[in-house]
Amino acid sequence: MDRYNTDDMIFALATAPGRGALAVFRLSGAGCIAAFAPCFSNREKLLAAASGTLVFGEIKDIDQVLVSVFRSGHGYTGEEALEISCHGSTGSVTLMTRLLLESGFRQALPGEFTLRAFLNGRIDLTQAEAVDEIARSGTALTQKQALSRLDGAMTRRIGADRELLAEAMAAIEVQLDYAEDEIGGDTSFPYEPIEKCRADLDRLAGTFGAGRILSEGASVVLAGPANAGKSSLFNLFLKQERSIVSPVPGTTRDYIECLCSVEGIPVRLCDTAGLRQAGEEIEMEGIRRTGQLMAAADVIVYLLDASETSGSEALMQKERAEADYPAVGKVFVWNKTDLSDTSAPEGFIGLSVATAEGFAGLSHTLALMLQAGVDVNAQTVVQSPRQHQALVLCVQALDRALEMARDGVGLDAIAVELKEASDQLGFICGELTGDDILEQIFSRFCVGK
Ligand SMILES: Nc1nc2c(ncn2[C@@H]2O[C@H](COP(=O)(O)OP(=O)(O)OP(=O)(O)O)[C@@H](O)[C@H]2O)c(=O)[nH]1
Ligand SMILES: [Mg+2]
Repeated sequence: MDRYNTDDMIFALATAPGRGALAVFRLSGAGCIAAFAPCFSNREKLLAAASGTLVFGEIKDIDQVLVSVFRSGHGYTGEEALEISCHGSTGSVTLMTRLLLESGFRQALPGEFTLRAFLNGRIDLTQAEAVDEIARSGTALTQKQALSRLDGAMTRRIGADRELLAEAMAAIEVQLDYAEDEIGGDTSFPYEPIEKCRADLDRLAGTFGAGRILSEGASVVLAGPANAGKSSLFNLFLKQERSIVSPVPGTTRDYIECLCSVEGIPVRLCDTAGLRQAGEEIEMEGIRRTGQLMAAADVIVYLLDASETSGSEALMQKERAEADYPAVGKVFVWNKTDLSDTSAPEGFIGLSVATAEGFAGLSHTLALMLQAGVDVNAQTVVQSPRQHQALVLCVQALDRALEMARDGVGLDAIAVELKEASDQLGFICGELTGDDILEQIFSRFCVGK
């Protein structure tokens, strides 16, 4: 890893930049306590402090600070480390940064603390990735999932499969090393553990769709004829006047995307140009883009204006949307019920954005649809594309091994496939991960992590 030198002392501001009650600096690396002590008023106490203790003191002309002490073998990175809490002013942070640079510390690169924790064996790679996922989690649900992976849930989840695979490989190894009459015991091919392992890992790989929704947010597109109330509903979801609303049909042209949470599920909500035949060139381009967004969405929320649309017209539009976007989830909404006496046609949810009547029901229906793709109770969900790819390659290698066994191919060739499968599982936890890949993973983190 060219960028990450692991021998020197590093520091970073671990809290978000800007004004706040506190700013926390993280320092790590052998010798960092002795390097920091000369500028600290309570020097002797700091030098003698045990791991996990706090020392209060002053940094002359800069700030009063509270220092948490971690001796080598303890703390986040497993190296000698300090966390310094100072006041969260720009002045404090600037002066502290200058002081630490002058004291022999280097500014940490993105993810460098977590990389050191991984290299020092404090966490495995799935836990390191969970640190980043927690930092990015936007809702309670994503936080809960990432937290379970931080606790090592992914490694435990594949642990049983690794054992099954090791068992099968050992059985084959014995058959390769000894003649049949020397073994004495069972010499049949270990189909059962391999098939069991394959099925379980395939199931785990299948949770990646849900993992994608949790990490990126589900794509929900508000669509429908001009003036149906899409932008009004968009603003109601976001609880802010984000999109322009007006009685003029064709108000929205460029689509607008915002992140929001629908009953805890992260959603990328998109307001789009209303669908209509009329309109000039720019609006037509907006409408063309709406079509693209609808085709790529997880769910389309299709709105109609109840005061302008007949029941039969509504059903026709519903049928057309069903036919045009067969693979996409759809919720049909009968909006502006406050202006109309016609009850919602079959398959439509009644809503008045103006009075918010029906909004809770719509949110709930949407959440249920998204949850069908996201098993919120699933113990472990694969969120990292890297882990997903390794699982897929592992399952493919197991498939090849099973097929070869059925075709009567020699055990030595099968052993190669099983080794490949086992390596892919090792790769998930970081045991067999090359430096270039580590660099790729950690460089995505934020500084201070
Ligand atoms: N009475 C009533 N008016 C509504 C309701 N929802 C939207 N409106 C009004 O309908 C008009 C159009 O609303 P928009 O949200 O701009 O509609 P849109 O679908 O985004 O329209 P385009 O961007 O032109 O496609 C505005 O005057 C809104 O105030 C509703 O539930 N009840
Ligand atoms: Mg609009």
